[in-house]
Amino acid sequence: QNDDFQWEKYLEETGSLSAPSEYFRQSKIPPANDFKVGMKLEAHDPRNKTSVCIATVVGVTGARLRLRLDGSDNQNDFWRLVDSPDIQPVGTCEKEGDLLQPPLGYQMNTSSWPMFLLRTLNGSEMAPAAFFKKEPPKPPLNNFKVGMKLEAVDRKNPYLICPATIGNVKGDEVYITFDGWSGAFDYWCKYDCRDIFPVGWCNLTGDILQPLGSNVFVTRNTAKTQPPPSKAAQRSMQSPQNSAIILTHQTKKSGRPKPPGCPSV
Ligand code: MLY
Repeated sequence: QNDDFQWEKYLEETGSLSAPSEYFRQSKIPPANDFKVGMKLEAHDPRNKTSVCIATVVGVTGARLRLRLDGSDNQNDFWRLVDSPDIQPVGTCEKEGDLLQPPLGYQMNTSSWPMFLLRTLNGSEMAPAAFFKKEPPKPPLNNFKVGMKLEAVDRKNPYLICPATIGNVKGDEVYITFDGWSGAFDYWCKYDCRDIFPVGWCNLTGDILQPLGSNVFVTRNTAKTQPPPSKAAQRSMQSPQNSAIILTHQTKKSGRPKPPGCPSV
C-alpha cells in the first residue's frame, strides 16, 4: 500500500540497518484493532494526566485510535495504541472507586457535568473490554545504536508515522530524527517509548507510513570518514551501488531537493 516509499530499497541505498524489533516496547505481532468509530471508552486526559475522562473513537488507523474527549472541542484529538495503558473500558474508573472527570477545556458550566455524563453515555456503544490489549513489557536495556532506522510518530503532527533514524543515544534515551526533514521535528524520548516502531510496523498494521521529506541527502554509512565528492564526481555517480558518497534523492512532489536547513513546516 505504500507505493512511494519502500524500506528495503531505502535501507540498501543508504547502507543502513533497521533497529531490531525486540529493541522496542511494541508487540512483535501488532495487536488487532477491533474498535469502531463512535465507540466510547475511558481515557486519561493528555492535558491533565491525573483525570480519567470519557472519550469517543473518532478514527481508527492501524493499531491506533483517534480519540476525542466528550465535552471537549475537536481541536485536541489524540492518538493511542489499542494496547496503551491510557485507555480502558467504560466502568473501570467507577470500579476502582474513582470519579470520571470533565476534560480540561470542558465547554459548559462544571455544575452541568454529572448530567452531561449521563447523557453522553446513555444509549452509546461502549467498546468491549476484549478490544483493549495488554501493554507489552519493556525491553530490559536500551540497545539502540546511532544510525539505526525505524518508524516514529511525528509529535508535532501526531497522526503521522514517518521514516526515522536514531540520531543519538544517551543512557535510557534516544534522539529521533526524521529522514528528509531538517531538525525541527526531532525529539528525545525513552528507548521504551510507545511512539517508536520497528521498520515494517505500518505495513503490518495498515497504518500509513509517510514518505521521506524532500530534504533527503542520502549519505552512505561509508562516507562518514571521507570528504564530500567533487561536483564532477557527483555528476558521474550513476547508481547507489557504485561507491556513491552523497546521493541526492528527489521526491515526486517537489522537482528538486530543498537545500538543507530550509524550514520544513
Ligand atoms: N508542517 C507540515 C507537516 C510536516 C510534517 C513533518 N513530519 C513528517 C516530520 C504540514 O503541516 O504540512
